[in-house]
Amino acid sequence: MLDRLFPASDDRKSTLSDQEKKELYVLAACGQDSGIDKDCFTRLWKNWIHKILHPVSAFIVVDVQNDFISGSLALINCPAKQEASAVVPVINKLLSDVKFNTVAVTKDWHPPNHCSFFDNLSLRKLGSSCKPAAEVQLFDTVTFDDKYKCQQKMWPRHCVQGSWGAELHRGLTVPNDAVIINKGINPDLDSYSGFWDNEKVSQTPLAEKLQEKGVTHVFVCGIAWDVCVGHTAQDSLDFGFSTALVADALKSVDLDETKAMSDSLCRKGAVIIDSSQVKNMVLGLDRRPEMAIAAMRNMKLK
Ligand code: VGL
Ligand code: ZN
Repeated sequence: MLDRLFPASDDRKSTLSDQEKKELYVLAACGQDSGIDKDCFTRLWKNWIHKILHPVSAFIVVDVQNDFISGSLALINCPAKQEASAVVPVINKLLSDVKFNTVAVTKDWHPPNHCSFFDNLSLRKLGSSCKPAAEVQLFDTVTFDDKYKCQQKMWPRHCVQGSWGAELHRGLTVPNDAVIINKGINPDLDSYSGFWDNEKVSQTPLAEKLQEKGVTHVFVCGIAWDVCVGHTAQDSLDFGFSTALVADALKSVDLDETKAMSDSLCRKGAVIIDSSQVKNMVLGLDRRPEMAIAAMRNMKLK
């Protein structure tokens, strides 16, 4: 049965390994040696097989904003030196070729006094373990002596609410019914993920919107791979969504950080795919064992 659930496709020759099959059988049999009884099968069908055969897909477009493309935090000036505008045609093509159940567009949306801006360093007291303010440089990480006491990377001023830099790239197609998520609005907390701020103090409406629509699969793209996209994918997995990153619609700040982020996400069951593979996955024709194994583990936790 498992070989038929996950047929090999042109892009993906290998199907489940013996080890993966064994794990799935043990999990699916609810720990019983005697096999699957009717209750167990019903549960398995509703919570697992059905989702694999009939995915409900959301597309999350992260922070495709002027400041990250040609403004104050343009990726071309960051260590990986990537041209971030290249994600725009790939995203537009997906939006026109693929019928997603839900499209969400996130925006970094900071107030002028935001704690992530290097030029706001003097507005807050630094933590005692931190070096003196005079020695802190752009892109260093500090801690503030406030109620959150969290680590904060110092970025150039970017995506200030209402500014040109915070606008979405003018070439990006935004569907009329897209869910728009503004994040990073608390002056004292940064928010890399589209779901939560960095300290998980408050949630955006994103998870609730996706749950409302019965979303099972999330496809993530945008800017920056190793920062806001990666954190969004991380939270998507934690909410129990099968999560894919669309590699040719991602651009990075730093390649080492991207590798670390990618490895960590893949260990948790995320898959990294090419935009050409999205359509068949959304149609339920290309089904990924890695995602299904993560979904099975999730189901067992509940
Ligand atoms: C981002 C740095 C600071 C991002 C946001 O969207 O990846 N990066 N704020
Ligand atoms: Zn930001």
